[in-house]
Amino acid sequence: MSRAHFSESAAAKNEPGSFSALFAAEVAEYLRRMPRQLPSKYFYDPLGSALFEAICRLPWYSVTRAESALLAAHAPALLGDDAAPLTIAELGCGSGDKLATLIERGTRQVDTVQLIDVSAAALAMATTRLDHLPIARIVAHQHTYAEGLRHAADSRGDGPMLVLFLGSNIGNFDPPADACLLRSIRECLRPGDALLLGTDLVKPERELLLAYDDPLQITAAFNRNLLRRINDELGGTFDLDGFVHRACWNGREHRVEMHLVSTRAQEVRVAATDLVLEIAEGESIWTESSYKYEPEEILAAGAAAGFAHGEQWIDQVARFALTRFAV
Ligand code: AVI
Repeated sequence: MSRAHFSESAAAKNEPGSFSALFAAEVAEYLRRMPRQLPSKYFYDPLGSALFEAICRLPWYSVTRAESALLAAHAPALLGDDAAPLTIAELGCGSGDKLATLIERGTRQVDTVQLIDVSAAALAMATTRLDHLPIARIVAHQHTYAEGLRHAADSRGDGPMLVLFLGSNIGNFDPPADACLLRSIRECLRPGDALLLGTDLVKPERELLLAYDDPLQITAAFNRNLLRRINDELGGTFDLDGFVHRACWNGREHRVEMHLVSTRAQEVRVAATDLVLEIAEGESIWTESSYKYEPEEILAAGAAAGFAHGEQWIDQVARFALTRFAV
């Protein structure tokens, strides 16, 4: 019998109108806003995910390398020293590499892994990556973070659970959605459980701009791929050559913003939404915010969400923090 199990949402099952109807509705709603926007969660189709994997290998983007090194160096402490076998639930598991590193370098018995991701491809990749490890049960949930974690909590055993929310993915949530998400994670946990949160820290603007506007233009391709996806999946007429990638540091809000700036006045239609847009020369579509934090801000956010206390491991050169919040 297989030890891998799968649960999926209605949207993921491709039920009539589900995922693409939501995609179309959100694209229409966000493009009508002023300033125009697109939700960054739609970057991650198969091509977008491959481009993101490439970004993680860029010498100018240190998040993944710094976090993986911290996980490898401190795995036993990060997994906790309780003797009971552990359940690990990972929100946004991606390739499963970081989770595998943590389990391989740790000394704790992990009996169940719950993988939560909206991408079926990511869940399949992570399940394969974990295949050789001595884990009794792997459950894949094709859901959004909050929904997936509720499923994971419902099907957990009696032992403690560690939730991983890595890669500074929290940084792509604007306030107050970031605080709501932390609170909904906390509400799924019970005493003895913990959350391991990976966050990128504020660093010099020059470094941030190189990380989000790299000389190889991989991040630019990642950003413009969102327009290609809208063209292919929703019948959009975006001319990809008519938009340039721009990254800027908003020091007041502590976030890097990514935009697509129109190089000329142009009309864009999106068939699936009946949307007709007149976009002016120089007008931008804001596609992503990536918030950067100070270590004490992260501890305060955990306390506000109801966690008992937080312990931090910080890479001071790359400026990246792992915080383990106890319940
Ligand atoms: C997934 N997320 C945390 C990345 C970030 O750094 O905000 C996405 C990304 N955007 C551009 N480069 C990487």
